[in-house]
Amino acid sequence: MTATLFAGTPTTSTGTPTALTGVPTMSTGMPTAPTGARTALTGTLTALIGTPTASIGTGTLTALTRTPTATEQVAGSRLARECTPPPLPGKIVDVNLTDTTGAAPMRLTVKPAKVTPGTVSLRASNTGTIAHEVVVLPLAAGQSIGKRPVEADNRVSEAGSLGEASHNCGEGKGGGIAPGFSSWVTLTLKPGRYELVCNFPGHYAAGMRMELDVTQ
Ligand SMILES: [Cu+2]
Repeated sequence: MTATLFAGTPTTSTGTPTALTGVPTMSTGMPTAPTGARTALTGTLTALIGTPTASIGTGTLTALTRTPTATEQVAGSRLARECTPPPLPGKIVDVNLTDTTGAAPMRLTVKPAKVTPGTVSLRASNTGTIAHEVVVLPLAAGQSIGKRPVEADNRVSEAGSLGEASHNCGEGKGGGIAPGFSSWVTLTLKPGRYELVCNFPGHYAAGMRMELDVTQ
């Protein structure tokens, strides 16, 4: 038996297909996803805050137990607060050492400029941009500050020195006070006039000298 073929031309669909009616509804699941994302970000921020705090603490401890590197010395003003002189005996004289660009003029200031004889502690702080120091030299009667002959090495003679504060972040003699740091020294001074100088090459001539009078 032969299958009967579909007879006739197939008719096309008649009429305009009806459009879908109604606005498709939004997925009600969408708001749930952003809520979840915000929760995750909060967690990340908390983790970031915690990590740097631990790093800062470690760095501070390291800086206190060794000589600062040159890079740290340039940014020494923050560390200077961690280099405060201990309580010192006798009369306290604060010596400030400073410059602006490492060139003249440079300044050395003494406060107070007059103390009574006996135990005197100098607290020298370097607020300049390069290393400095303070050396205590006697002044002869009638001798003015700033008149010492500068020698071939651009320094003045330290003959008769009563002591110095040039130990970075420490007491007494050393290699110089780095910018932002301090040094200190305790001396016994008799009545007289003294010239406090920075004797790094060229610094005396550049202005780093000041008088300290010891008198009753
Ligand atoms: Cu100096």
